Amino acid sequence: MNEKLLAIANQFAIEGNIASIDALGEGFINDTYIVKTEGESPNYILQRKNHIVFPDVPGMMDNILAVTEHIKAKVADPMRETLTVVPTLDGKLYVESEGNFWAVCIFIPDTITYDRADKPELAYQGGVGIGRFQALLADFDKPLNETIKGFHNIRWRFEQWDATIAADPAGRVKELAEEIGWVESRREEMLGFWSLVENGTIPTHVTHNDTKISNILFDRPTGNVLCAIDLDTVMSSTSLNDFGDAIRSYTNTGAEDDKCLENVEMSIDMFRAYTEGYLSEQLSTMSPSELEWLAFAGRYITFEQVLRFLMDYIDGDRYYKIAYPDHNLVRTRAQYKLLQSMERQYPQMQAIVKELASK
Ligand code: GN1
Ligand code: MG
Repeated sequence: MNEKLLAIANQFAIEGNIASIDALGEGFINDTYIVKTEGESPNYILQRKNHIVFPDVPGMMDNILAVTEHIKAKVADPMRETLTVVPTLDGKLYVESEGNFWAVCIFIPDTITYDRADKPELAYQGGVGIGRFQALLADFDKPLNETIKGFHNIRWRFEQWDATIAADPAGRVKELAEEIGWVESRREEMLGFWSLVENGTIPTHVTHNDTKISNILFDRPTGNVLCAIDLDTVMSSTSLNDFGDAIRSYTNTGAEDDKCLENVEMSIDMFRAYTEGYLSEQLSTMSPSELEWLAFAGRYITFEQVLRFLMDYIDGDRYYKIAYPDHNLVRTRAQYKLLQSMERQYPQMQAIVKELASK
């Protein structure tokens, strides 16, 4: 066993003796490990939180604790229907070691996650998951820390974008005229949408902010949705972003980084299924402006992802983990193909929202 990891894990209030610590999954941002214990004690998830992406890990952990405690007070099975944060032996929510921040939560057994939705029932369940998450938190009224500045704020993203293009640190701008044009041609439209959030036409709530399918836990015995995990980006924003990010993920017929663009389209069946699940939990708490812009949110977040992947490529690949040199460019192109597919099918998306909302 890795002695350094063991020393870190042992600083948390873990039950039982640690039997093994192994790497788990492949997040783009954090490093995740599963900590198995001997006998009947629970197992745990240990994460090294990416301190460059999350400059305020203590603030992030305070957010996660507040939100999970709020949910626990309301659900039938508080140990399975949300994450359980494990403090350190001296009562902190994280360990700081050699400039890195570590946190632990309880591993929820008999669960399953998916990388993509291969059938509408799964998209429906995913929609129920995020709809329920937001409905449970609709009356949450404590302020949350803004742990990543302007995370889904396209005005701020464009500020970063302009600065990155001006600096051109990797000398890549000259090869990217076409791709940069994809972003620029949509600047006004995207800023126009965001100004509705800024002027309060679209309200803000507690949001998850990273609602792709792999961040939903399903109950293995029943197949039902259990809870939203990866709460690192829980902050206050518009709930439309959570809907939009999920649509970006669930409706894609290809992979997020598909090299074969023919694979990538938005499946309107998946859109319908996700939207139906989401509205079954959320409709009663939504404002007319949120309903009006719901379908557009898919385009907004997919656009943002095009911008962020391309910006990271221009920046010399410093934010997202990459598996090969032009990975961020491949991601950009695949997400752009998805965006175009959404733009083409936008009238149908709007009609579906209207139909389901009037049921
Ligand atoms: C990152 O690390 P992960 O997989 O949870 C990113 C999301 C992106 C996503 C793209 C904090 O999420 O915003 O949508 O990659 N998270 C952060 O797959 O930037
Ligand atoms: Mg995440």
